Amino acid sequence: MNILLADTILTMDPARPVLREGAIVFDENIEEVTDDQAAIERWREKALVIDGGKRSVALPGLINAHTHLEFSGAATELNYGGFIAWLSSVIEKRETLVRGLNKAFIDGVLEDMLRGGTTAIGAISSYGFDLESLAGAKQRVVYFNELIGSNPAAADQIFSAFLDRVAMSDERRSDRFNSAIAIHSPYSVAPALVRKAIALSQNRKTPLSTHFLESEGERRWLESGSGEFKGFFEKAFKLEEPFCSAKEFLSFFADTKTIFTHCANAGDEELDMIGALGGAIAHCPVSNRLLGCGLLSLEKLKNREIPYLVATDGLSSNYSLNLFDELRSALLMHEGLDLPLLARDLLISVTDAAAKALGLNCGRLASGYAADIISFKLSGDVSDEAALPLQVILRAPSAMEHIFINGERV
Ligand code: MCF
Ligand code: FE
Repeated sequence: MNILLADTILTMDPARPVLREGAIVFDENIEEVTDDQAAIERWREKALVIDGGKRSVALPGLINAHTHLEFSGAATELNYGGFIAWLSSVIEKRETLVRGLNKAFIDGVLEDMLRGGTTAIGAISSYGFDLESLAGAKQRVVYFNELIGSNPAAADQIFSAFLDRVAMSDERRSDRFNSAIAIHSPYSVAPALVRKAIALSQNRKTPLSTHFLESEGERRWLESGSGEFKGFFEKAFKLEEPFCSAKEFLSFFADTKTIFTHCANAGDEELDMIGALGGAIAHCPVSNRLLGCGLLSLEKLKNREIPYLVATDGLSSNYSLNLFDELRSALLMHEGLDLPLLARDLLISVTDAAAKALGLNCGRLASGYAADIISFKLSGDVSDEAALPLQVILRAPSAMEHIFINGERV
């Protein structure tokens, strides 16, 4: 048994969010989280003591619910500021983007993420080039095999190649690595394939992930077959009209546990539907800004009780995969919201809420949860409890001092 002592513990447990001069007792799972000094003394005698030290803060390891590790290389070649400009540059530079990739490179990206406090990842995989790295990663991983294909004539071939990738990743399943399914988007996957992938995901009982209503152009294309997607699709794929409307697409997702990524251009009706489906939204504010997609309204999620998960997206639409960087950007971008409350919700979004959406038993420091824990030292005191989440986000260092995954120091 281990006991980690910390001056401040942010538990993400709504029953007791903050403990001072506390301790987390754990092996693979958390046995007890307490600030009872007599109990701490008793545990100190029989457990391995790790002292976080003065001004230490412990919290659950962070969870990045949406990223693309295959899109980590050569991002300097991409165009930013508009979605189609970006997408065209991704397609044009695809060879360069992929060529820079090898296992050592992706392993390095994963190590950086870990140092920054990310202990679990929802990784979208378009090709399977990242499988070796992610199956061997120290982090917990939900590996989302992404289905993409807009040519109905090639549907069977696309689906069988997709199933091959799913099978490859299934072989690597372990207590840390789970394989799951992603559908790229309503504009890039033919509805027959969407339905098949959803049925498969339901059978597997794993979470499903899809990009949805990211850009204004996507919204206009799905709504009326017009806008900047029209010219792009005619030219690139000889596609005259969208496969389905946004609402039709959503209607396919009944009875699935789905993470809808972006939704920056979702309207009230689509949000109502996502709320009714029990969906969660992966929110990538930096990516949305770089690709000219605007900002998701978090207020609109609140009254529909839709959980959101702050995530980084890939390095092709971000400059950092560090979640504290992303949280700081979110704090600055959602300028209308109450700062301390926003900070609290943002931390929940990358811990407890993300764990629930990915089907992981972590994200909370409470008895029975997996012992995924990070800690670091603040440079000064924070006497106001309500200010803690904000100060933690603002001042978290780029490298954590202690990191445990499943109770193991990493
Ligand atoms: O989330 C961002 C922006 N929206 C859509 N796709 C991607 C993002 N980051 C990487 N992608 C990938 C996606 O998985 O880019 C390709 C897909 O493989 C776009 S279609 C050529
Ligand atoms: Fe993405």
